Amino acid sequence: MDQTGSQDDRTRKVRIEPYDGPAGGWGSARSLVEILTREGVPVTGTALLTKQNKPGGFMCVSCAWAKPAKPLAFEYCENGAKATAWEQTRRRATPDLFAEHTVSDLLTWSDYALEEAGRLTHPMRYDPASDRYRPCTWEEAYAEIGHELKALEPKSVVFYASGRASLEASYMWALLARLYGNNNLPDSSNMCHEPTSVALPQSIGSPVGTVRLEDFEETDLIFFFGQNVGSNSPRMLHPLQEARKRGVSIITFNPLKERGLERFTDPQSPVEMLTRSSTRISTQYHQVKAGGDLAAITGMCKALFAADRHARAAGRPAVLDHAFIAEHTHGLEAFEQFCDEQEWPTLERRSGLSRTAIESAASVYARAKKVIGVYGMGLTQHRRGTETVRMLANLLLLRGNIGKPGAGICPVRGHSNVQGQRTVGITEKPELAPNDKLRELYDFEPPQEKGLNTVETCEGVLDGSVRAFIGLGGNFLRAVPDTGVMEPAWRKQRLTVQIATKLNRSHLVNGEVAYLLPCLGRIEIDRQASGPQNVSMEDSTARFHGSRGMSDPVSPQLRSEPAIIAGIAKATLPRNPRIDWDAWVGDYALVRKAIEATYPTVFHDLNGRMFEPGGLAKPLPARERRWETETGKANFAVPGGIEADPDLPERSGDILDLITLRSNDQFNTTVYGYHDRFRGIDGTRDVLFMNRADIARLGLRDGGQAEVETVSDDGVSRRLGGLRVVAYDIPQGNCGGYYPEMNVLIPLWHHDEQSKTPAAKSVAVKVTAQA
Ligand SMILES: Nc1nc2c(c(=O)[nH]1)N[C@H]1C(S)=C(S)[C@@H](COP(=O)(O)OP(=O)(O)OC[C@H]3O[C@@H](n4cnc5c(=O)[nH]c(N)nc54)[C@H](O)[C@@H]3O)O[C@H]1N2
Ligand SMILES: Nc1nc2c(c(=O)[nH]1)N[C@H]1C(S)=C(S)[C@@H](COP(=O)(O)OP(=O)(O)OC[C@H]3O[C@@H](n4cnc5c(=O)[nH]c(N)nc54)[C@H](O)[C@@H]3O)O[C@H]1N2
Ligand SMILES: [Mo]
Repeated sequence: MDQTGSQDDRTRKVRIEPYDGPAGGWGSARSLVEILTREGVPVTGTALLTKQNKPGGFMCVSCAWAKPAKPLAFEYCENGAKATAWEQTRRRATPDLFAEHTVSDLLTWSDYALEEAGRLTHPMRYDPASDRYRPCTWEEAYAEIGHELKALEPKSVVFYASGRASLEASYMWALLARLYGNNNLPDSSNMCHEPTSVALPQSIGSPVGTVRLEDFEETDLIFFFGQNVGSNSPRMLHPLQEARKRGVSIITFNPLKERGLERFTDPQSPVEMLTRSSTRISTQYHQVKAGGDLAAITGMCKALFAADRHARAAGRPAVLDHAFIAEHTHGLEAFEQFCDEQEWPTLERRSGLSRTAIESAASVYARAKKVIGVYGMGLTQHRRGTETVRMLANLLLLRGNIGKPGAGICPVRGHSNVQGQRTVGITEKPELAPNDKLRELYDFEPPQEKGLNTVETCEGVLDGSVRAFIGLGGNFLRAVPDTGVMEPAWRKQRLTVQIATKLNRSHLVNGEVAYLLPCLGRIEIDRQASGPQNVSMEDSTARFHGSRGMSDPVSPQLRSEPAIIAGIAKATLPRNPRIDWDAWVGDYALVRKAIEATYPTVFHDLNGRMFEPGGLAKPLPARERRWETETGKANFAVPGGIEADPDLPERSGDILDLITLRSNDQFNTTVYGYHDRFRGIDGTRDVLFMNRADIARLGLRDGGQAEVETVSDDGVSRRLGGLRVVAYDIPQGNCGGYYPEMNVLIPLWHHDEQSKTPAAKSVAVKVTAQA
């Protein structure tokens, strides 16, 4: 699979120089004005932004971070505002664009250029004869999709959801799939926090984090594992800055020195902006090797066990919380033995950190009373992602840091409603579906067979067992691994349907019958029979929020996601007297009532309380130290090993570990621009970050061209050339490049053992110089 960088890359001026400013600050203000101007959203018209993330306003379409009860005057960040501008752009991808360009032609465009064509305006059907999308009516689309789905074997159809759709749309989506006859409900979460959804139920009996916003006001230590707050959840910098001002320690583990984890200037503080002052964020910064966290946290636990035995033998207070452990946990002895057996030299080699560094983090932890463990993709996207998340839970359990104020585990979710989608039934696992309730409410037998997750969907497309893919948002074919292998196989499907706001590459690789259906975005007013509708979502801290559209739809042809789902459902399914799809579309409050009836212990008065400041709290039993696990306790876990990649434990010689990264100028596969300010990259995304010593050792040159090739023995050649080598502060043996460009290099089978999340943060590669 030979590929080169983005096509339109050659024409831009490339500038690469270290950035020494803080996160936030003037750089953020400048970057924002730039994008508002380009998308034709007048800076004076940014009144819209003042409604963002406010009770009664609309919830940001960017990240899932908590929305405070007392919001700031501007409760949005540089990247949230960019996401708003991106959706509210004046640009339109009308039928004229598709008349002018064949699909093959559009396939040569970059991700940036495709989305920059603007908002989709008309439903369209792909015409293979002319290789063009042609406008069609909604009725034609529903009728043909329904006809195709009725002819297909239910097991061969996949219903993908990217994490942006509301609770209402997601509930209807999951119900559609189950009524149709399968649990094939993969979700962007399968590429993201699935290790969390597998690890935390085993460890603490909760599929989600236990931390709420108020815990940041009480904590005295925050760990940050593999989460890039400055780019990916910038609003979280405010509570972090407040915490730092109170003297809270922040200990970061990240291979890269990420600016948001180093320094922050609050762009909303005139004083900080004028005096150019900034707050130092991390008090300790450990540049762990890719996949080295499992060893690093094991090392901390080992140090804590040793210190505890030592202290008790000397008659000093214990280091571990023995009362908590005795009352609330299970499996300590086996875990202690595992830690004792690990040798320091191995832990040092696997983590890339010295014993002294690991012990210094452990000693701050041993003194802290209330500790929060924050983490992101740096922990989850590994071969042992689930085991690493469990190891972080082990560390917190040792000192009773789950289920008390100011403490807890805090996975930072990605898409704005990805956590909520799971809450209302989007899951491929039948045991997690509310089947008894579905049976009772809708009088049908829900499918019992396990459905396909993201990796299994790709496997099914490759082996021909998946015949149709219906996508509720997202850019599946660009976000998955092995894009070079997947694209040709994808075309063998009978039916592909994409429900989307903007054009992307997944819309251009089509099955025999293909539709592109444009939908309203969350910021737009959604008018239905009973008037303008509200929708709801769940943030990373398990609070539900209402969201109200504020601007006029970009095209009269657009339909809402619930309306499109209902349209497909009515054309596909036999009539069910218990479900009135039209009534649901006419009034989303009825969908919320159905959600409450299906999940009576989770939702109480969602309709009445969804606009409550700070959001409606979902019950979190683990927060109250009620452990819904098989043992009835919180469980310590012993991993199967501590090497990052059991397939290839040693990355010796010329093999490097590739980390795929997001820039500050993208939202997943949506590329806003080519300026990764914090990393000093401007004008290109075709770069490879490398340690200077590796550059010299491998005969490369800073600024020179390189090709990356994946190390594997499956007979598939995976290469990406035309990359510019950038000398960077990254551990020796690691290199980094941007997602999704690098996805061609990730083998489909290179995924977390337990959750099947692609291991996008540690891919064994070789790098060679190109002329
Ligand atoms: N602006 C913007 N916001 C976003 C997104 C976006 O693309 N753009 N995406 C959204 C989504 S869907 C998600 S899931 C989140 C993602 O947000 P994050 O969880 O922050 O994900 P990444 O940016 O992929 O990588 C996180 C960090 O992990 C570090 N890292 C890599 N490998 C390792 C490792 O082995 N160990 C450790 N400790 N660290 C490592 C990287 O250097 C990087 O700083 O953000 C959401 N918010
Ligand atoms: N190598 C590598 N691969 C990765 C990752 C990585 O770190 N490294 N991260 C993974 C992660 S964490 C995730 S979450 C996935 C992301 O995978 P996806 O969620 O599938 O991808 P996105 O790029 O978020 O999808 C963007 C598209 O969504 C559509 N869209 C936007 N808003 C709406 C809306 O309101 N409704 C509808 N219907 N459509 C809308 C637009 O058409 C836009 O082009 O990628 C994963 N892939
Ligand atoms: Mo994500």
